[in-house]
Amino acid sequence: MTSRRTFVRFSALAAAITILPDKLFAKTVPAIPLGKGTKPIVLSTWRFGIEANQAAWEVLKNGGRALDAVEAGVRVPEGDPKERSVGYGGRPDRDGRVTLDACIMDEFANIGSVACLEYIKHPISVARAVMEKTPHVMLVGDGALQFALSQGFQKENLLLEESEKEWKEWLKTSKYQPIANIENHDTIGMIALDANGNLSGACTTSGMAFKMHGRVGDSPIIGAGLYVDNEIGAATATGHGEEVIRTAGSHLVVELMRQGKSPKAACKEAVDRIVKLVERREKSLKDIQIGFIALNKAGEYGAYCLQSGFNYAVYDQNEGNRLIDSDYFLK
Ligand code: SD4
Repeated sequence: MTSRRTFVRFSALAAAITILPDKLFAKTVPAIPLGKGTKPIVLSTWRFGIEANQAAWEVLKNGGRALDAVEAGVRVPEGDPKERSVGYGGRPDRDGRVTLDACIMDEFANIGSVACLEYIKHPISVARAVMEKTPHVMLVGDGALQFALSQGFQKENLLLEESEKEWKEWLKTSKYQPIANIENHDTIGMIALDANGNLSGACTTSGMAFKMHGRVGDSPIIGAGLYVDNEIGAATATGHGEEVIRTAGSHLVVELMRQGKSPKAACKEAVDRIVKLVERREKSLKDIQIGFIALNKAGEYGAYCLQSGFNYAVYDQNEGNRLIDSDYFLK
């Protein structure tokens, strides 16, 4: 490891000689700071991440693959009718249709995604089937539904009573005004590092409540709602998808970790970037929420969000399964 003295000497040298061979830095500055990370480890967005992590941990603790863990994990809120922003029971769009978005990415950079998928309870498993059984990476709308049915997924009604009631209430004003942290922000994004040191991620949502029919957010877009680079780390996002897409948010977080930033610092810089672009467009920050969680190859993790109220769940063998409040920008 580079001692402080060596570092000071190098700094002086760097100041004196403006051009140094890249190799010199490559030897002295590791791409990923080796911290107190651990593996296996799984993290996921929001409070329902606790239950989701539990299912993922069943896979990870037995030496299973991160890919299987993240799929099993996010299927929990997807299948839960009480969770009103993911899968079954999710809030509909403004036409009363529940349309789901999901994507998945593994350690080989295999990817699969579905967007605006109706009638299928577990879009994440359809996304995985797209990844494994088609030459494509993304299917949308009717095509995604046809494919799901061809793979044996069951067609069922996803609009349950509570969500329908809320939608009918909403129709009275028909104003699309997402409220930060309350009705819309419960995408589950999950990222995991398995015992073999491999990373994968999954992200799934019913998207913003009362959106226009056909609207797709960041969650099924690789690079926006989710990104995994098995050499570096993984990141996933929740919140206003339009802002995350604008910055290719999750890819940005992974690239910032590649430059040596800690997971939290990388998430923070991505949020800072979003803040700048919101301000540049003279929009108000206070109605927007964005949250990123990130995990690096060493098993270190972190998160950052725009405003208070975002939390995430982490499960590892040292500290078990816990919910952590994310640090935030708007203090
Ligand atoms: C979207 N990012 O569709 C999703 C919404 C979300 O927690 O994250 N909800 O824009």
